[in-house]
Amino acid sequence: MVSRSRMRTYVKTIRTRPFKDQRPGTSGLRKKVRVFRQPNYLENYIQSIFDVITHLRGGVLVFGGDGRYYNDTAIQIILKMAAANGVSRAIVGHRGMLSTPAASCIIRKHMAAGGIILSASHNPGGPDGDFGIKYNGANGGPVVESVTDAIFANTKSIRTYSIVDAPDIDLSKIGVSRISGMDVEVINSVSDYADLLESLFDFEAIKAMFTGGFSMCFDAMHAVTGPYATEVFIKRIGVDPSQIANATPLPDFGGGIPDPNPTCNRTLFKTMFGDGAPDFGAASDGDGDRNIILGRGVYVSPSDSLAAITANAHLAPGYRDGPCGVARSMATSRAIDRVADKLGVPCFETPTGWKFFGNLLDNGRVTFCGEESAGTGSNHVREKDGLWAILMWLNILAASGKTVRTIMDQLWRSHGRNYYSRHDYEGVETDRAESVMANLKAKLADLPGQTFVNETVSRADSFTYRDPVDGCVSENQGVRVECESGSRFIVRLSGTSTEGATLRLYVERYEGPGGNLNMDPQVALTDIVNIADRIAGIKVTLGRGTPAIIS
Ligand code: VG1
Ligand code: CO
Repeated sequence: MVSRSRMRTYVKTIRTRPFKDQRPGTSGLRKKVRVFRQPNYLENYIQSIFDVITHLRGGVLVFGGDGRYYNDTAIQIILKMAAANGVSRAIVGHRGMLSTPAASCIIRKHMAAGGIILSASHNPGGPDGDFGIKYNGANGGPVVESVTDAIFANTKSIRTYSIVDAPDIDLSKIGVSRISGMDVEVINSVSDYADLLESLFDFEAIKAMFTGGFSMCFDAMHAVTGPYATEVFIKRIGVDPSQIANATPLPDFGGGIPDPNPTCNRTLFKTMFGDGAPDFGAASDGDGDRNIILGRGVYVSPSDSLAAITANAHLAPGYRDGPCGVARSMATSRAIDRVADKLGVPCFETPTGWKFFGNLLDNGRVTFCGEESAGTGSNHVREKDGLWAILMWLNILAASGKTVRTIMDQLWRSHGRNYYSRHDYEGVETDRAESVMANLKAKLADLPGQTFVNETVSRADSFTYRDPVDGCVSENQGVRVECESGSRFIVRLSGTSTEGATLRLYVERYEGPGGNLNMDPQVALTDIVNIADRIAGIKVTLGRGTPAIIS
């Protein structure tokens, strides 16, 4: 044991001045690397976490990141600050890396007080790219808004931070060492998490499917999922390594943007829509919590994937009884609502961001949750989980013997199809983006009853969420305009962008089981896209003719 007095000799108290821009967004604090590299910027934010969450003193904390540029420098600083702030034991992913769902799994398994995840998720990496810090609590999930608000308040008045004066820890060696009075345990980043996944899915059935000639293309996008995919797919299921692309994590993600969508995953889409396409395609994002799913010649929209998983999950051993309830973010399509309705289970509607699912999961109200942005997950952890969703799909395909296309056709034929798309206007001037929102809000009261083209508005509001468990209210979570036909659009500003603003337009149109279920979504949605633009004046106000990304 290092005595307290001896510990104190290592601790330095450094004077600092507050930064004004440390408000966490949808998923932690996300800024340009050059912003994080300003003297004391990272330290102020980390100290604010320790100042607010006082029970971390004496507790166990999990640390790891998505391996992006600055991960290795930042984690050493954070560990020294954790030691100075009295954390008793740090559990750190090998080489400082943990996927976000693996971090959630490890927090829960080791009953840690929380975890610090170094990730800017789907944002670009490298010296000119982005960096981020997420803080998760003892349930393994992102902390609720009241906590992130308190952390932000602390950053505005911080005067000092504490750090120990100690050499860097060698994170390339598995094992236990010590910084000042804190044990540092470097663990295998994948095994606990891979064990958890293996307990939920029928790996033998999936293995037999691959042995029978089933083929897959999984793109790890040079992000954190590579080592996890190698362990799960290659080592445990026996998938041929040629079916896993870009499995080596790189600090700049090989120059790509690790955001699983048709624009950032062109190669995968080309493969899946080309001659000789494999049976199944998938990709995950920078920190491994998101996924996209494709079949031969078919892209499954994330909202549809959530609905298909809910409808078929009983085929996986961990979910034999089906869900007790489900939840989706407000902007996610209502395909899952129809499935939940048929199953006779409740469907909750939350704001964007996984932190809003935590209470529902902790209280046993829901089994599955999802977001239109390619995040899908269950009560096995408290984060969205890319590999979990991919394995769920593989398990469904193996157990049913059906193709991805058949699963989708059957879903639409029994529930109808919610055509859905998201249009992103990225890097726009913040003032212009805010004026789109303000103008739209000013019109809301007059919209109901008005007809545009062939649609009559039935409801228009700014979404306010009241958490059914703790009663907390979150206002201004996006503007939604619904039509009598069931079509709707939503407009909100992104909370993860680091340059100007990103405005997201979400559009949805329902086609019943007897209708045309095989349209190109962009064609099916033309009218509602035009109506949204007419009402919200997006293109004119932003000065942009087209969105940067359509997914
Ligand atoms: C985006 C997505 C949201 C997701 C968030 C964090 O937020 O739309 O659904 O929860 O990213 O994801 P926004 O505010 O930019 O729309 V991340 O993968 O930290 O994996
Ligand atoms: Co992510």
